[in-house]
Amino acid sequence: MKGVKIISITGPPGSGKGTQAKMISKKFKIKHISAGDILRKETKKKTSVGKRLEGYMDKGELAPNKIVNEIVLKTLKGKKSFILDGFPRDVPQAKEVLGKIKIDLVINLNVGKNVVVKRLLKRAKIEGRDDDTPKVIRHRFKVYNDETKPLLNYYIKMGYTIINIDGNGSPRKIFKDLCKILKEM
Ligand code: B4P
Repeated sequence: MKGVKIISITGPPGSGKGTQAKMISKKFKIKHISAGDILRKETKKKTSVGKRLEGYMDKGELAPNKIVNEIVLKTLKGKKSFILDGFPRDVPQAKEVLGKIKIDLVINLNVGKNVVVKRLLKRAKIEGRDDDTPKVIRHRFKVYNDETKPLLNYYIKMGYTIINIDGNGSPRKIFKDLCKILKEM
């Protein structure tokens, strides 16, 4: 992975972005920057910004770009190599962010709706996240199709390198497939 310093991982909710990003971060010794985790941390602080974010996240909506970009870009200051998990999340967000950071590689996890719903309902029992209810999961999937998926065509149009990975297998199998490609880069 010599020429690759900044990666962005994308895919539907529950596609395993966080799961794979953590494994990549450990193996290739790059920082894991999860937009979702950063935003959830902010909501826990119960600041006015945190309360505003909560209103979007609990409903499965994307949080406003102005707030997300500011918080995430602040976290990136001084860091040289990292994997962005779920960031950028839509085309307007990308248009602003890609002028400020140079993403070398995009990883796209392909997983069907039925699989992600099952995974997220299982996570709901373990973690109890407010956005892992059947109604909100369905909405998050719609938001993904309407707002995040168009990012892929944008990346293609802008000439970015994209790895498309089948995200239906076990985390270990997906990671193995990813590593095979990443090691050659
Ligand atoms: P995220 O935090 O990105 O949540 P996610 O889409 O559910 O996560 P992910 O795909 O990482 O799933 P994971 O690996 O955990 O976003 C949450 C919310 O934050 C959004 O709805 C939005 O409101 C807001 N937000 C985030 N980024 C934003 C941005 N840039 N702009 C605006 N708003 C933003 O996997 C899910 C579950 O499946 C886990 O339990 C895991 O153990 C399991 N799993 C993973 N891979 C598996 C596999 N291969 N097989 C079986 N189970 C698997």
